[in-house]
Amino acid sequence: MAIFRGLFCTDTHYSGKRPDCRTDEDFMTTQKNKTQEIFKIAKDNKCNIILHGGDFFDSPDISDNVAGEFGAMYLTAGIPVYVIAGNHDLRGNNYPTINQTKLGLIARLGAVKLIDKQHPIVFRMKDGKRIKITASPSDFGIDTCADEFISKKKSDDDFLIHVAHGMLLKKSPQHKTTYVPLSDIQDKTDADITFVGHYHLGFETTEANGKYFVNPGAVIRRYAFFEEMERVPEVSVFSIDTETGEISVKNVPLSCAAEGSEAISRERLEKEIEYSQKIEDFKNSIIKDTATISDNIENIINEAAEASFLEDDVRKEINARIADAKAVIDSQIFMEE
Ligand SMILES: [Mn+2]
Repeated sequence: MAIFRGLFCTDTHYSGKRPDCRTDEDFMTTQKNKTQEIFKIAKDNKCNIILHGGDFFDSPDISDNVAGEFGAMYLTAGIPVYVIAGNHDLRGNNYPTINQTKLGLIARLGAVKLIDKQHPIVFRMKDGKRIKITASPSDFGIDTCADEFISKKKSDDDFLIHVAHGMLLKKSPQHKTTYVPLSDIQDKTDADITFVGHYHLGFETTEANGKYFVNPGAVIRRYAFFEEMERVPEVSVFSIDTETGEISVKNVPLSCAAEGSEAISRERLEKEIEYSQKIEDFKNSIIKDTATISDNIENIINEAAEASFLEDDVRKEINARIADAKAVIDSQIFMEE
């Protein structure tokens, strides 16, 4: 019996700065606890590898402290970790910048291994079967390029896994963003399992003609949307029986993850919504009030008075002064002639 096992997780966005909506007293500890649990799930499930779908760090310039802390954790994970770069890991979402980033740095120091288009990895099982893992890291234009989510088997590839960081989604009118619909690639790819990161909410694992399409969602919730608050962060555990060809994929929730309502506060988001509503109301009030006002100064005064901005005697005084000013202006024009 020869079974290849792995764990897929994505979008950890490791950072020293707690996202505005989160309530953690110590965000570094939250991130470390999640990472330790991921390593434990991988060990408990006898995984041969951990695959990371990108946005490992929140920025290509993440602090040396954060890069050091998580680099050291992954170095001692006890299981080889393969990572593809996400848009947050790169400069300008440009893959050739990888060696100038903190993810590139910790990879060169051996904490993780990078997979990219030029460097797929191949595992040879005891029964002689080959399992290949290909990758499409984030790069400019990936969210509209179906080919980035398609991988083709070569004649000696018995099993193929493809990992990508980009907007692959099930077709839905609710998505207002640019994306590649799953239906555009599912019959074209040869990959037995396609893992994607980038869309933090993830989607339900889909099986089509024996091929699996998987996005368990971001490991760490960073936004105060209701969908994000209601979601339990998950990772995917998968296995390929190279003898029978049987493939299994299941999502495992992280037990250390706090309830959404505990980990995330909507207070700031609600304040922002309230604030932008006030600005909107103010804008509308200007448009509404000015719509009926003419460009004649006396009319503006009279209309403002009617809208009870002005006391009647104030209105009379203003009109009297405008009449005086006009008389002066008129006499000046007359004198110049
Ligand atoms: Mn991300």
